[in-house]
Amino acid sequence: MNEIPNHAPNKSLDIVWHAHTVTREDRSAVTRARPTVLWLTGLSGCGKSTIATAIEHRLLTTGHAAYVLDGDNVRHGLNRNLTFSPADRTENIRRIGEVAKLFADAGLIAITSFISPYRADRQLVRDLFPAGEFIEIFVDAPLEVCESRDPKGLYKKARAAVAQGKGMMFTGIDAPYEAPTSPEIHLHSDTQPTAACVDILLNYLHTHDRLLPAKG
Ligand code: ADX
Repeated sequence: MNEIPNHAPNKSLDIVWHAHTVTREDRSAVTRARPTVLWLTGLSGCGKSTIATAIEHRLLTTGHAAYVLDGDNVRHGLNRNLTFSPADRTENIRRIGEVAKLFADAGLIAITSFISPYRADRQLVRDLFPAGEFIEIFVDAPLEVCESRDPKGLYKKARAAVAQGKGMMFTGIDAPYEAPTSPEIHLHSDTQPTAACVDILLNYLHTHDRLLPAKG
């Protein structure tokens, strides 16, 4: 745990870790949540962002602090210097893993919505967390379904780029997606409505003691 992956060696020398005086328990007493990451992974258009924002809303309205980190949004800011090359996707996920860790440490339910196509990258993030804090959720919808939805017109663009012999490194078309082999939760977002997916996630959080009773 807490090992720095070798693709991101620590270049800062002479740095000393400062312990906080406020404990995780102190923070959880305010946020009514235990440090947790709900890590949603799946193809573009599979419904990750819809489920992420829906569970965030449910948690907040029932008195538990939560925050969504979303691929498209984070790539407008923190990760705006990253492309969709394999190396940049790895760095994208490494950074988000670290950000999610900070959010969880702050006592939030951090909900991440990134394709995160590589198994090894997701494993590196999992290894940042103590057992039970990282919950991998496979938002599973067949490529044909995601492509027929094509909410941003990107599948169409990718198919056209491939037809012209250029390619676009688009996940599912000319870039790989490595499905989780043993996620904590497997959602079938093509057949399960968003509300049902949210109920499954909420039920998991309750049964695994990730939420404190909301203040009355
Ligand atoms: S990841 O692969 O590095 O995890 P991330 O979740 O941040 O991807 O961003 C994915 C979003 O970027 C997609 O939902 C889509 O809207 C957009 N996008 C643009 N180009 C690509 C591409 N080549 N492959 C996948 N998604 C892309």
